[in-house]
Amino acid sequence: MNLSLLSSLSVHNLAAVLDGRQDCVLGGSLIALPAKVTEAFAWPQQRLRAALPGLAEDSINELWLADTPCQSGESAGLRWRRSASVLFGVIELDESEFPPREGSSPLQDASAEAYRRIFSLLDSQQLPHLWRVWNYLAEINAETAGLERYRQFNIGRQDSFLEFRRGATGNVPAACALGVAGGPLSIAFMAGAHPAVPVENPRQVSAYNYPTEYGPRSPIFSRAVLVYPPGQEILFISGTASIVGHQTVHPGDLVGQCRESVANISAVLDEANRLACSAPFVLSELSYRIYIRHAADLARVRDALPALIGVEAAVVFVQADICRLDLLIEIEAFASHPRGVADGQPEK
Ligand code: 3EB
Repeated sequence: MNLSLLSSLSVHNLAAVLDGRQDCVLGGSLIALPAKVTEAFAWPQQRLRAALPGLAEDSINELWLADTPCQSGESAGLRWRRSASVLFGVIELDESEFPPREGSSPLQDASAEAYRRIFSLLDSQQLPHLWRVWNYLAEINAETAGLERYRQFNIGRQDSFLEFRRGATGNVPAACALGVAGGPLSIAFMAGAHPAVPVENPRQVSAYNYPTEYGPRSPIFSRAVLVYPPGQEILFISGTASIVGHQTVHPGDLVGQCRESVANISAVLDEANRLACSAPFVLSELSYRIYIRHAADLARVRDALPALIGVEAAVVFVQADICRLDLLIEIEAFASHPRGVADGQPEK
């Protein structure tokens, strides 16, 4: 197996967990409030400035591991590592370095520039296919100069997709976009030699087709992607919320939003399974990251979940702001299946 996720690690015993495999780490994410972030890492590491409600640890680490030693590089705010067929990178840009200008905002410009640098890197590394993007920004729901910051981000993101002739519909990466407790615009991304297979949700309007009531430019992401490192079939499910069609449902109803989000993930799984070539993906095998707007809601989410996704599912809870003010929860997920000649499954 080529690519694996080591989840819910303590930063204090990484060396023991890695057991000499440091060279094979593609990168990772560290979830911790700013004051708790002190470690330096030898790989691109997304620092998610967020609290972990309900955990004894004050920070946790997740690592992406390849099965061969990686090459790395660094340029202008961007760090990356790659194996032969997969690249993981993190770019952090400080909005204050983008002077205000007519017709734009510092966040819009920083977002466009971040994606430009990502696309340039992927082109030069000849791993052009963007699979999965994790977007985090401060004050995501705040309005500046008459436009919500999430909407400013969406303009910059779409501009770069169009500028690099990548298309803003159809074959676009899985993603999430959340508000965190300050810091720079932070974008982590995974890309590969092979194209991702996008998966949409028949219960939802594709995000890239959202009407303009959600902002002047649509968000660019697919509901999920299937990707194919050698010998593997991986499913990345984007941040998924209580949205049916394009509208928020169950406003103010936490458990209702929880159920609807899982119903959406279930519908995405059904779609993915129509396209998948390994065994069917099921809710109980997924690794989840669940973003909760209000940490005080954790207990009720925890109570509702087992009946929805199964008792054995792996879950990390993160306090973060969801990109619509009426959304209380957003859920993303990951799973990996082996795929190979032994299963009678052709390489894609
Ligand atoms: C939604 O379905 C909820 O802007 O990259 C989910 C996943 C959401 C990704 C993004 C936004 C993004 O519209 C929000």
